[in-house]
Amino acid sequence: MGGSGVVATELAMVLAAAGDEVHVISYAMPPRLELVDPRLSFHEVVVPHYPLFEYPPYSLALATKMVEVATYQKLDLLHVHYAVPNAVSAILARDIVGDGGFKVVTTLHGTDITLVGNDPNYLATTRYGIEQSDAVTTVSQSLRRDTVEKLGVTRPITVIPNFIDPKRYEAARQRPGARRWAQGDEVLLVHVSNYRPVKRVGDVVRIFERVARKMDTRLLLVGDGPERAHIEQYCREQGSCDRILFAGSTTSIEEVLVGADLFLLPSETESFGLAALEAMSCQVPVIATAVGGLPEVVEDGVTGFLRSVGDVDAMAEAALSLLENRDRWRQFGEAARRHALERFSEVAVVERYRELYRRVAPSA
Ligand code: GMT
Repeated sequence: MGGSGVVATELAMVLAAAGDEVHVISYAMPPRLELVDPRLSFHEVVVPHYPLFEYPPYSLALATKMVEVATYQKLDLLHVHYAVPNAVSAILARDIVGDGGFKVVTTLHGTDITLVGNDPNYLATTRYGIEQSDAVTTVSQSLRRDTVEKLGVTRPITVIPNFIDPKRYEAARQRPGARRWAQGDEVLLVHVSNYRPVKRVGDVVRIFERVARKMDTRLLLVGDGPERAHIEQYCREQGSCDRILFAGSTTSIEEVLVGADLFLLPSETESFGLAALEAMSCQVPVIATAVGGLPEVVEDGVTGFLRSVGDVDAMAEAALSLLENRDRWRQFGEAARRHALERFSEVAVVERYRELYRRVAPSA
């Protein structure tokens, strides 16, 4: 469901469209996966529930599914997204299949290192999954540094950033997009997240409140997750529910981004910030925190503004500096789109994954 699932799904679809045979393995059908190519198929990991097991062993069911698919579909490699449990299950599956089997490429996305990975309960297995993979990638330089510093990993790690499909965003530009949620010319701020504490959605609301004191403004919150109920309750208590709109989750992300005035991402930590890149592809400047990989995506003072975590006053001020100067706002939007297309276009980034696959599994 999260950014890692989006990246894995879109990569699978691009590879299949270009002629590779791709099998997607997951516990549920990824929302963005479209099975419209005979070279692309989906395998669900089913975890049997026996009264004997208080905790059904998902990681073993996953490894078993990997063995089955790899053996019968003759896979050359398994590209796993997220270290725990996926990389660890893949390594177990590789050992079970034995010599002449498949290679394991692991992509680290962020919370698997910054939150889960350095939790002592998972540290040793996270490190094992990384060290034993045949190749490892991270989605930003920042995440590579974190992996080395927090986990003490010494093996080579390749940085391959996340990507966007320019066609998808080009087509959306002709449609009303996020303006469907706005009335007239009012300012529309958008935030997309899984409402985990790391996203600091409370800060999104506080930035909105500061902007709304100066201009007629609406906030569109997209996604779902654990903190949503608290935010909804807060809006009810403040009587601001008519100005703060909860759209829920959508797979057509461009439909809630095109036409927005600003995208807000005041996260505590963010290894890349795929949602910010998607907003930039829609010509929407980003107001975010200067953490993790965000400075590698958003250029401070050019495609948006980056401020310290929790500094909602500074983020609101940065937002107003664009909203009160429409020429400047337009320049930022155009620079954001240009930057997204030039640096993070699907064709170039996916080719880097292909090169890595060829290096790891030359006979494929
Ligand atoms: O954003 C999330 O909390 C979901 C998480 C995930 O693993 O799916 O996202 C991480 O991976 C994304 C795709 O690479 C990145 O764009 C996000 O920045 C990263 N999230 C964090 O680091 C908090």
